[in-house]
Amino acid sequence: MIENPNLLPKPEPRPVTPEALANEIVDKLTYGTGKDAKAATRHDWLTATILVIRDRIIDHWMASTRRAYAENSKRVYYLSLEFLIGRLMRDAVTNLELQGAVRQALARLGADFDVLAELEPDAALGNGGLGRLAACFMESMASVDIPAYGYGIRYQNGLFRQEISDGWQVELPETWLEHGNPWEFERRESSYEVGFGGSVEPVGQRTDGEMAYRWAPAERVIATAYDTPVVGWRAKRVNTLRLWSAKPIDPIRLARFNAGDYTGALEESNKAETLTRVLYPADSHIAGQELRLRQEFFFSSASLQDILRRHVQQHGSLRNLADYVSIQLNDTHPAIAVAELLRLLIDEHEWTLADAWGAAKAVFSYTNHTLLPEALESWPVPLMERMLPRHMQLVYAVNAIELRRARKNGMEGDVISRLSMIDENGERRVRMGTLAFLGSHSINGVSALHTDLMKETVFADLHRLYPDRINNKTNGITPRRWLMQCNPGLYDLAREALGDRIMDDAEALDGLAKLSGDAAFRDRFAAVKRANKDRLARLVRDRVGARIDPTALFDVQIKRIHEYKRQLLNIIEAVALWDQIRSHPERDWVPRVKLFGGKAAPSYHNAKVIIKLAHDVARVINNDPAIDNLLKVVFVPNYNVSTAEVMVPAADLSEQISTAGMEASGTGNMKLSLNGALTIGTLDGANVEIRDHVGAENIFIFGLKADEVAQRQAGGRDPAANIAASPELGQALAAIEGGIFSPGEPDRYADLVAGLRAHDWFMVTDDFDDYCRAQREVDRLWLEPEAWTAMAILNTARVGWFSSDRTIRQYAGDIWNVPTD
Ligand code: B1N
Repeated sequence: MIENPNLLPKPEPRPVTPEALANEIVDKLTYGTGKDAKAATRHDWLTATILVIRDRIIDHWMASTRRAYAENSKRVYYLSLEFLIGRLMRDAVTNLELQGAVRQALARLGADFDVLAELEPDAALGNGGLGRLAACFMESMASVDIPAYGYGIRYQNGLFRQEISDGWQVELPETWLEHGNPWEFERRESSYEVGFGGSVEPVGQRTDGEMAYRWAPAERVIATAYDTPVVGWRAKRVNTLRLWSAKPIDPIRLARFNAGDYTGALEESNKAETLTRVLYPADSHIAGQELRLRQEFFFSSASLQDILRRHVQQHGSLRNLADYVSIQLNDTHPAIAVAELLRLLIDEHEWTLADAWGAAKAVFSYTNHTLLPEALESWPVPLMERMLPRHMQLVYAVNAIELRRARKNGMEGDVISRLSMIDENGERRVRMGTLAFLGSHSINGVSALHTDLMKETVFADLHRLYPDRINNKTNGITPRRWLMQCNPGLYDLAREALGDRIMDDAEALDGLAKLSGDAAFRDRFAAVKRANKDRLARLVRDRVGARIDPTALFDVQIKRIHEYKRQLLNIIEAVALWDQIRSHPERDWVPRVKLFGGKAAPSYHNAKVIIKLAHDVARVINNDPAIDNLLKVVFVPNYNVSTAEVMVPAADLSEQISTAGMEASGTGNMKLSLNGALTIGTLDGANVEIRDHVGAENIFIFGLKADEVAQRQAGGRDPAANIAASPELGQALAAIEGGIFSPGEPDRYADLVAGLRAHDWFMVTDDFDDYCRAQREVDRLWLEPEAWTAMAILNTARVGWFSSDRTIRQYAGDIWNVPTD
């Protein structure tokens, strides 16, 4: 548009002194939000502050984008249906290293940074670990200087807000955009059409003699981009999170409107907007709704069109796509992108099937996050044929290539049908994991154990066909958010001891190990923990009205409510402990507060009953004078990223007690140990590697191992025998099913307990006694506070390896082939 941009005046980089920041905040309030200081609400002040911070980000953002072009860098694209980013202001300010300046600027204006920060809504565009991992990865990719884009959906309603009514979970809509979103930029120029349904027609011969086809969708919507900057540590680079929103092509059908059909006139509009209205609220469970597949295709197609457009604009041709583009599929949710790339290359750019399939494998890589059968995506063939007829043809075509190859490799019969992208058992379905696997050059698991199990179970046949493709990338967490920002007391202590490189290289925290033997340092470490516990105690008082004693052991289980995560094991142990304290009040019991936080999928009945049980048990135990406040149970409602930022630094004990073999990795386990909580856990997911790093003597491991779980599952289970062999367990179960905790409805937990007696899929009864044994070991250590604190320090010191910077460097080197700083 402008003929010579070089002739334009250059914008000045923004000043960063407290004085300049303060002036500008007032300026933004006036000219950015159109409010004068007298009329401004607290949210206006927050918005003005964010806009001032955003200006500083933009300077780095543009520089990063220019550098990627100038250096012809390969770009990484992270496709994810979920980004659980939480609040952004503190993150941006710390990574820009403007904490002090912004704080002082607000102080000059009579405002408090922490108070304003609390007003920012959580961007909860994810369910749990998978979405939070995507957010940590975005921050780490910027921090290690990888040019990267995150692609996802701009849900109008993120994960529901959880309220507790009479102990039951109630879901309320999350309206994070209510006050506008000052972080995002709408990019109307980056809009693409996405089609659904319709038919496929042959449109004659191509120059290479092959038949050409064109998809004529029956329905089309517009995907419009909204960009949010992601600031890397020390503002090394700023990347883009690009979220798509669906808009109608024709917002209003005038003919219908004029005919008086006002509903019909808006039908298309409503249908488009429904697409990006709400996040599916189930974690590790696939609902199989048509709308979900539409969401998956919608954002995959828009992202690919955007990626190809950018590539062609810069490189002129698609032939070298794989040299400049790497696309990571976050689970199978964007797996349909594989078929969409085929369609775009073949139908729009006249590529051959063989070339397009080769390009897909070169460009895509896929991360698997779960082996649970209920979370493995497959879509009914008739639904796919109706919604995406051309993609279905292409899936059949590449499936034939792969199955021919398998036969050449000597595979036949059952193996072939297990390798197929089409599941022919019963209703025919497309296996999205197989499509993602075969359309990628790398398939990774998220912990060492999980990756081994992938090779042995779900992907055993595919692994035999392509033995070099499965690799491990153990998850990580960003130490900026999960230490520096959420636990400034501990961060300051570590920085004072080790210098400020600890956020550049979290493994440098190892230097704290020698200080675990220093009594003065232990005292300071313990004082920080105590202050964090005071803060959590205040949150509990404000949110649930309960008083908890900050000198008690804070025993924390925070994660989605899921039977395999076994909150039930923890609650039953609470009941058994209560029984024991009442029976033996003379013993040296350790005062303990068991804290729970987590949401249940709205349609997950047992998970909701477990939440109710936690409340029922809490009511009885917390009000029993016979146990003299030795045990308290607290359920913290509406657990989210911001709540985690308060609970993680305050925990003494971290509950990581899933049935071995079922938790792919876990990342809460890493956050809690980094903040000096000791872990009680099974040898599941990344717990195995946490034990290797902190040392077996600094963690409480119990329970069956993954291979033992598999053996017992194969060789017949006998939960009744387990219960008969454990009087404590027997009594606790009898109390729960007998209505001790639900006197108004004595059989409220009859089904839950009957499930344990009958099959106990998650092996609560198998692990119960060993769990209690480990808990009493925890008690013994707690009675030696110096030894406890030393062990806590060793945990913080030795889990720096679980930084997502390390994880991302491994992806960059082994999968994406891109340089890092
Ligand atoms: O992904 C996390 C892991 O740390 C956890 O162990 C794992 O459970 C989690 C379908 C999922 N796996 N699968 C999901 C989420 C939403 C959905 O609709 C599946 N989440 C995980 C990060 O690797």
